[in-house]
Amino acid sequence: MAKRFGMKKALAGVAGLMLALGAAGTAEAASSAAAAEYIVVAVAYEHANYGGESYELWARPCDTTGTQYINDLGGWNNHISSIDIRGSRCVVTLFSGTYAGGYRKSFYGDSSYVGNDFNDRARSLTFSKF
Ligand SMILES: [Ca+2]
Repeated sequence: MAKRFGMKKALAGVAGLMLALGAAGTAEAASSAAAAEYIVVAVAYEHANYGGESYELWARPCDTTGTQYINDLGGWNNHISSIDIRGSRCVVTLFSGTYAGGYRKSFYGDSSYVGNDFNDRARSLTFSKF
């Protein structure tokens, strides 16, 4: 089985993600019960060029779901430096504040660097269809 989380902080982040998306139970229960619905929409990385620790972002497919929120990246606040977008027709928007607050920046494809303006600044994010 592939390594799913880079570190314990990431597990807390995923629990938060499942909570934010309204799934019941623990991340373990959600991953088995909702395996058919949830996919890895994107992978966030600690460093530029997809380096360092990684954080899989599980959500429903962007092309069949409305905007989905991770309102607080928890242990991954102020960490994200690059993003690999896996979902189809998926735009990932990073926010400098929790609950989609503050400054925002959208990514429509893999980004080896989120830019000086957003490096280590994201505290929440959304997935939407484009
Ligand atoms: Ca970083």
